[in-house]
Order: sequence, then C-alpha cells, then structure tokens
Amino acid sequence: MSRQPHHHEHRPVPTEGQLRWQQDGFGVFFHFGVNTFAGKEWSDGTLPASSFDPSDLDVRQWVRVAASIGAGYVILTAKHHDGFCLWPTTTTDYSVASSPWRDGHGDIVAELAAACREAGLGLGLYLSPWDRHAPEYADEARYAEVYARQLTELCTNYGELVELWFDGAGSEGYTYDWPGITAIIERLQPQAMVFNMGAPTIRWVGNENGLAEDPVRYVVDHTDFSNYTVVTSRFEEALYLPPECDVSIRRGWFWHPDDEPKSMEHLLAIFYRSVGLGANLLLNLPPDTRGLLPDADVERVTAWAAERDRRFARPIPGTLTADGSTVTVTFAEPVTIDHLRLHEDLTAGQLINRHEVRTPDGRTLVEAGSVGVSRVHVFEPVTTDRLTIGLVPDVVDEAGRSAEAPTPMLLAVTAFHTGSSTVPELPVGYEAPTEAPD
Ligand code: FUL
Repeated sequence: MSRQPHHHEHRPVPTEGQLRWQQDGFGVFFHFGVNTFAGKEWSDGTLPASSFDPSDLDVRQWVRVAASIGAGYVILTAKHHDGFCLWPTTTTDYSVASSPWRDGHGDIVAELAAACREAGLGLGLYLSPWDRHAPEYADEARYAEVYARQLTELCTNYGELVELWFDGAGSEGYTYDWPGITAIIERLQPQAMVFNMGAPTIRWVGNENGLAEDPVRYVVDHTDFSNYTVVTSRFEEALYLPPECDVSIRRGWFWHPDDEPKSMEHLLAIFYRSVGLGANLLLNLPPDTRGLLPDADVERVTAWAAERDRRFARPIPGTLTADGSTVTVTFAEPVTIDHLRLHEDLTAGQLINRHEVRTPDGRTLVEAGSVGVSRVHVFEPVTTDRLTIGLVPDVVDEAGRSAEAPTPMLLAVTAFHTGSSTVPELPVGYEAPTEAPD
C-alpha cells in the first residue's frame, strides 16, 4: 500500500487565550443555589425561591480563599439545572430577586465579579443549558430566546469573563441554539474560554474525580458529553481543546450538612494527576447555608496548598541544550532531586507524545507520555549535575522520526528536592457517582 508522500498534516495550535488559561492551570468552582438550603445535588425547579436565604454571605471570603490557594480564576453556578438564577435576571422571577436575601435586592454574580476584580482573579460563569424550572424549556425555540437573554445579561453586566461553563447533564436529545449562543459569546466576551459544548475551546476531562490520564491530549476530535451518559460529540476535524479536571473537595458539588472534605493525601493525589499531567484543575469549594466556605474545608484546602507550595518552593533551574529531539539538562552543580517539572513549547501545537528521562550513566529515570504545559515527575532521590531527555514526537514514520511535524521543544526544566518520592495514592474505590442524583 502506498502512502501519499506529501500529505499535509493538520496540526491545530493553541490561541494565546488558550495558552494563558492553561498556564493559569488551576481554578476554583463554587456550587451555590437553592440546592444548598435543601441538601440536594439536583432539584427539579420546584424548591421555593424563598428558601434561598444565606445568613452571612460574604463572597470576599470565597475569593480570599481561592486567591490564597493559588487559583487563577473562579467559576460560579449562576444557574444550575433547577433554573434558580443567582442574579436578578429579567427572564424569570425564579431568582435571588424573589428571595428574602437582601430583601430581594441582592446580586451574587455582581458581588463576586467585584470581589474577583479586587483580588485580580478571573471570573467564569456556569449557565446550565438544562433548565427544570423555565416553562419555556418544553419548547426549544422559545427556550432558545430565554437562554440567549440570560447569557446576554451575564455577558454584558459583569465585566470580563474568563470562562463560560456549559454542562451537558440532562441535555441528551435536546437541541440548543449553539450558533446563536456562540454568536453572543463572540460579540460580548470573545476572550472567554468555552467549556465543552457549542463551539468549545476547552474540554471536560471525562470524569468528575479530577483525574487526567497520561498521555493528556490537547488535540481531540470529540468531547465526552456528561457524567451520566456515554454520549460523545464528534467534530469534523481535530481541535486544540485542553482538558479541565473538575472535582469537588467533598462528595457533593453542593454543600450538605453530613458531607466532609477529602483528605489532604487525596487532594495531593488529584493535584499530581491533573496539573501534574498538564491538565487544568477546577476544584469545587461549596459555600454553606451561611453563604461562607466552611472552616473545615478552608483549613483542608489551605493545608493542601501549603504542602503543594512547599514541594515546589525551591526550584533548581536546569540549562537546556537541544540536539534534535534530545535535550540535555545541566545543573550548576550536582544536586539531589526527587521531582522534575517539564514545560513543552506549545506554540506549534502539542508535539510530544512520549518522553524518557535518563541519568548520565544511562539509567532510565522516567518513561512517560505527554509533557504539555507542565508535567511533573516524581522519583527516588538521585544526585546528578545532568539529565538527558529524549522526546518522541506525536507522529512518527517507520524510521521513528516525525515526517512533517516540527521538532518538539521544551521551554524549561526545573528540579526540586521535596523529601517526597512517590505520588500519593488515590483512596481505594473512590469515584464520584455517575448515577443521576435525585
Ligand atoms: C454535572 C452536574 O450535573 C453536577 O450537578 C455538577 O454541576 C457538575 C460540575 O456537572 O454534570
């Protein structure tokens, strides 16, 4: 069989906005709404607006915590599947405007937007396509208008948004007006990342456990739809869509009185398998019925961030010299290290599919897949002034060389001595539920 010799390979490259979002790497999710006051994960649109009544709401506390643990952005459920809106929308009275909170004059999206601006954090919004309250939902054309107005309000009144989060749950078989939705975003918030649906620029990693898998592919021809179905959305051509790993610090996305935060080991295990693999992490911290992040969660997440930062506090920079796809990393003097962080140059697209780290005596220290925006390796301490990294490009011919792809390149390699030489284990049998909650 003959192959076309000059077949031009289509290689999607990231936009500046995608690269910036990937470099941010870490965001905090806030699930808050009528569910919070009913101990529910999903509700059907019949919980009364009057039940939304946080006693001490302070979004500045949410943002302070997010900033202090190193988040670059936060995302709020402006509207979850139940249809209750956290801003005084003109499209329905099922919103904060009908609640006792601030005598119906409050606007959580506005308060959060102001707090984020003050703290220098990006703001993203979750606007559930599935709406179990809106009577118009039964009529796709009428609901398209309602949804367009809601999205327009959110994209107009709250300053710049970094991300719009479109959740697939409950939407199987429903047709939304994605061209219309996309046009609104392009007109009003063209820089916002679009999560997973419509004309996405970033994608769901495919589970709600916060876990990516090696190799982490930024170029894909489909996205997974939701946690509750195996449906996928296929594209006509492959797109550059880096993954975001969403996970809640607790079992639930919303706050429940009997739920509790994950252990620090578990959170560290998630960090290494998301950010450590080159995927973004979106960690959910649910505010409670006071409208505050609970003390236990704040303590846990603060301890987690402190341990993460301790491990990466003293970077030992390596000097890189490249010979084709082999990179030599030289340290100023012999160093004892147990962590290595690699950064791929992604400007020409994601090129590295496999790589290997070797010590000067030829021992293989690490054999792994993708590098991407940032890849962390953990190993038994080794003392050396040099490492060799062999990069294997994405597309190889029979000679083991990339036919048309540019030579893969690393931007930086940094070593660390953390005192930890293993990646924390995930708790046995842990998995977020894939059954639809009631
Ligand atoms: C899911 C939703 O059904 C959950 O309630 C939550 O919002 C999660 C982030 O996405 O698909």
